[in-house]
Amino acid sequence: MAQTKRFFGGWLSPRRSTWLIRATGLLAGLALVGGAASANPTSGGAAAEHTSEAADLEAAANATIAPVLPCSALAQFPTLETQPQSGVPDFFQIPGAPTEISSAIVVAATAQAPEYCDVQGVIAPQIGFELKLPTTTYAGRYMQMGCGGECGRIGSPSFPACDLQPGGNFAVAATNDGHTGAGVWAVDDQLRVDFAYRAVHVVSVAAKTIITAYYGAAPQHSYFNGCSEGGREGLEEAQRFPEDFDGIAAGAPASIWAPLEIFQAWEARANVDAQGHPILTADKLPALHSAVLAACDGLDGLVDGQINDPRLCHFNPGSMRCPSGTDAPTCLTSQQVEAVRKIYSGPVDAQGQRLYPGGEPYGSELAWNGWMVQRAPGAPTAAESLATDYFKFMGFATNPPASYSILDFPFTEQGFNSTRPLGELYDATNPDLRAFRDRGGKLIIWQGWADQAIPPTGTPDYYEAMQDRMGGLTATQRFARLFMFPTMYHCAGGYGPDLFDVINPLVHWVELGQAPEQIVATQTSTGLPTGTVIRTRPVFAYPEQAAYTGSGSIDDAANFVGVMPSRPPNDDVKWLGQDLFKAPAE
Ligand SMILES: [Ca+2]
Repeated sequence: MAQTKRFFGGWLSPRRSTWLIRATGLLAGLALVGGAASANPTSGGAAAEHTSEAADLEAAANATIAPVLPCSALAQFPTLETQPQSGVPDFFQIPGAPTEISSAIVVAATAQAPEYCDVQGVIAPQIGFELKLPTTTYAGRYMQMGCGGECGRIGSPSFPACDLQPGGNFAVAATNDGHTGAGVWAVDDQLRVDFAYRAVHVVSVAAKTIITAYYGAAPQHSYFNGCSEGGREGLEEAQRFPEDFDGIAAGAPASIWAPLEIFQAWEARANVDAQGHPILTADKLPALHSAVLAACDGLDGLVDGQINDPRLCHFNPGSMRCPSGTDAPTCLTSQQVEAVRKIYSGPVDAQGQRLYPGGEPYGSELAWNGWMVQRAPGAPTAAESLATDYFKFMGFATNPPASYSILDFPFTEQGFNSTRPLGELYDATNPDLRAFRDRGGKLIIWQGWADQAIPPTGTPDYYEAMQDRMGGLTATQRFARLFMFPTMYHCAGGYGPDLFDVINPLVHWVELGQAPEQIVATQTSTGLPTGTVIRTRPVFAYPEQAAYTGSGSIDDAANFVGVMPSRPPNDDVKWLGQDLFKAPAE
C-alpha cells in the first residue's frame, strides 16, 4: 500500500494511500457511499477487505463520506443560551474563533450544485461566512474561496470539479472578511485586522471544526482558491498560517497592497486634466491596442496576436499623435499621449523613483475601459474608487478629513513612506515560506500578463524574492510555481486564451505529487467554456516559455513546447518598496 500505484489514469502517492487506508477504515461505521460503491454494494462494507487491492483503491477513491448528523443539528445560537445538540461540539468554544451558526438547512440539488447542507454563521466579532456541506457527495476535501476588492460580501461558493473525485464534491466556504459594504467599515481597528488576515484564517478553523462534527472526521485535504484580493489572501495564508491549507492557488495577488493603492491613485489621476475632465476616452482604446500589438507582437518570436512578455515591448504613444489641430478615434491628442505614457509608466516621483513595481502592461489597453478610462461620461472608475476608499478609510492610523480625495496624495518618497505603517498589516510580501513548504504545502501563483488592475511585473518580482529566500528556482519550484498567462486581463477575460483550470493541477500536486509543468489555456468564440474553441496554448511554469515547434497550427497547444530561457530573467524591479520583499527582522 505504501508503494505508488497507478489508477484512474493518475498516480497514488504514499500520502494518498494513507488517506485511502483511513477512508476504507471508515467504510462500515460512516456509511461511505458513492459511484463505485453504489455500482458494487459489496465494496461499500466490510466485504471490501476481500476485494482485490485495485478494486479497493478504486472504490475508496470514488467513495463519498456521509454525514453523521442531520444538517439542522449544526445550528447554534449562543445568544439564546441554547445548548448544543447532543453529539455536537459547542462552536462558540472554538479557540480564537467563537462561532454562532444562525442557519443550517438542506438545499436541494440543481444542475450546478449537489444537495448540500447550507451553513451560515458569524465568527466574533462579525466575520460572516457560508459553508456548503454536500449531503451525499462529500469526498473528504475542503476548499475555501477567496474574495475580491475590499470584500464586504459573502460570495456564494460554487462546487468546483476535480477528476480525483468523480461524482464527488468539496465542502466549500467563503467569507465577507469581517465586514459588509465598502470604505466606512475600516474605521474600526479590529475590522482592519480581520480584513487583513484574520477572517480567512478563523473561517478555516471554524469550517474544519464544523466539517469534523458533520461528517465525523476532519477533511483529508484542505485547499484555498482565490484571485485578486483572494490571491492576496492565499499568500497571507501561506505566509502567516501555513498549517491551514495543503494547497493554495493565488491568482493575480493584490499582495503589494498599500503600494497598489498608490498605483490606483496614479492611474486615476493620470487620466484627469486640471479641470477634472477625462483625457483618454474609451473610443481610443481599440486603435491604441492595435498599434501596441503591431509594434510588439513579434518580439516574442511569433506573430500570433499575443504579447507573451510585455516587458520586451517599448511602444511609443507619440507614434499615434494626431496631426496638429485634429482628433479622431485612430489617433491620440498630445494630452492623450502624455496620459498614456503615465498610464504605462505607473507611479513615479519627481526623481523618477518608482512607487510601485510597474504600470499598465502593454496589451491590456482594451481592459482600461472602466478601470481608469470612464465607461460613460462622469462614471467613476474602478481605480479612483479603490484608491479613494483606501486612503480615506483604510490606509492611515488616523483617517484624513472627509474632504480627502486622491488629488491630495503626494507621489513622493514621503508619500510612499506614509503608507508603510498600515501596509505592514495588509501586504502579503514575506518571501519566507519555509513553514508552509516544510509541512508539505503546495502553492500555485498565477496572473495575466495583460492584467489592467494589478501590474503583473510585481508578481515575478515577489517570486524572485521568494527564490532568493528559499534556495533558488529549483528548490522553490518543488513547492511553489508561477504561471503567467500572456493575454489575460485581471482574473478573467483577455485578448487571447484566458480559460483554464487550476484546481486539478493543484489537487494532483498535493495528493499525487505531480508538480504542474504546464497549464493549457483556451480561447473560445464567446469567451465562455461553452463557446467554440479558437485557440489552445500551454503556459509553462515560469520562467519556462512556450515555443512554437515550427509546424502545425499555432492555435493548437500540441504544437508548442516549453523552453527555458538561456539566461534567467532578472525580475527585480528597482522601486521604493524593495525592502517589503524581505522577511520580517531580516
Ligand atoms: Ca507574439
